[in-house]
Amino acid sequence: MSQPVVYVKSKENIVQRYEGNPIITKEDIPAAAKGVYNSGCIKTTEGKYVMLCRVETPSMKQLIWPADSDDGINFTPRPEPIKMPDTDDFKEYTAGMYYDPRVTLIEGTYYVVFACHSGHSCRLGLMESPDMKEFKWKGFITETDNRNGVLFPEKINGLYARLDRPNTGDGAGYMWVSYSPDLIHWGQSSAVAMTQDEWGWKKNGPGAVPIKTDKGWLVIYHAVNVQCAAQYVYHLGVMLLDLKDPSKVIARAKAPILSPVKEYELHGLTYAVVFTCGAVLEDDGEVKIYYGGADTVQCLATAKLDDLVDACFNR
Ligand code: BMA
Repeated sequence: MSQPVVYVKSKENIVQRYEGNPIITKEDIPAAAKGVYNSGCIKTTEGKYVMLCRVETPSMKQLIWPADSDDGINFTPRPEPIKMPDTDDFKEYTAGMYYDPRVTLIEGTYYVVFACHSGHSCRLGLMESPDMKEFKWKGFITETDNRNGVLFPEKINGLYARLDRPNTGDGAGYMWVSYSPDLIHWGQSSAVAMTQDEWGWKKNGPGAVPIKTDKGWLVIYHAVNVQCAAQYVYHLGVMLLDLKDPSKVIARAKAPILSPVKEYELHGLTYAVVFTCGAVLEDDGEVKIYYGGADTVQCLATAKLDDLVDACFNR
């Protein structure tokens, strides 16, 4: 390790797990399922919460299944998942594997970015919705070997902006930012945040939609450390990116804000995973962090926005 580990007492327990976790399980879905996890979530302009559940079927295909809530805690899945296009192109590049949806409201329209997995590896797809009821497929927005795409909630310097996590040659994987005039064609890409010595050794991927603060864009992300027997452990962390140039990291917490310790985070279809695809900032400064536990159940935790920002500065 090239840098000393920094211990940050003040960050302990800034994230509180919801005592009723998990908030959605496979039993809640009106279809056979192996798990519900890594779901995106947004509070609509009407003040309702819509979760886009990642549902894994018994044949290990994935569905994106909307669920509604008035309080952001108790969700009712709709009768059907989102209908995906029945085209050769969509089937070729998804093979029934589309997952980890992140939903962003930009200028009155909802956009959903999600991973599309096939024999061509993973790329990102885009849907749009006027109301979180009807969803329209827009197309693939990356070439292969990219994942964890999430759109910023506003244009930056006149362009749409996206964080994602391309695979790097050594398999480490870290966050990049790209820009687009139309959400379909992307470029001006640059690296944002590399892996780190303390705990985010591998796979540093953006999680929830970035939250705008006066200190910068707050990004809740995931990263992996590796235990013996090559066991990956997924944690959540926070960092702040420059408001005008999000390739610049302003501050980054040196310890995770959430690590898998609960039974429902440790044991499931995958061992030891907490993984977020959505967070909602409430008017009182509370952030609801929606996260998947052990690739099996959907969970909720809360934190104060100010504490998350403070955590980035390790104070
Ligand atoms: C990542 C993604 C996530 C998953 C995580 C842990 O690569 O596929 O959907 O939660 O691995 O298995």
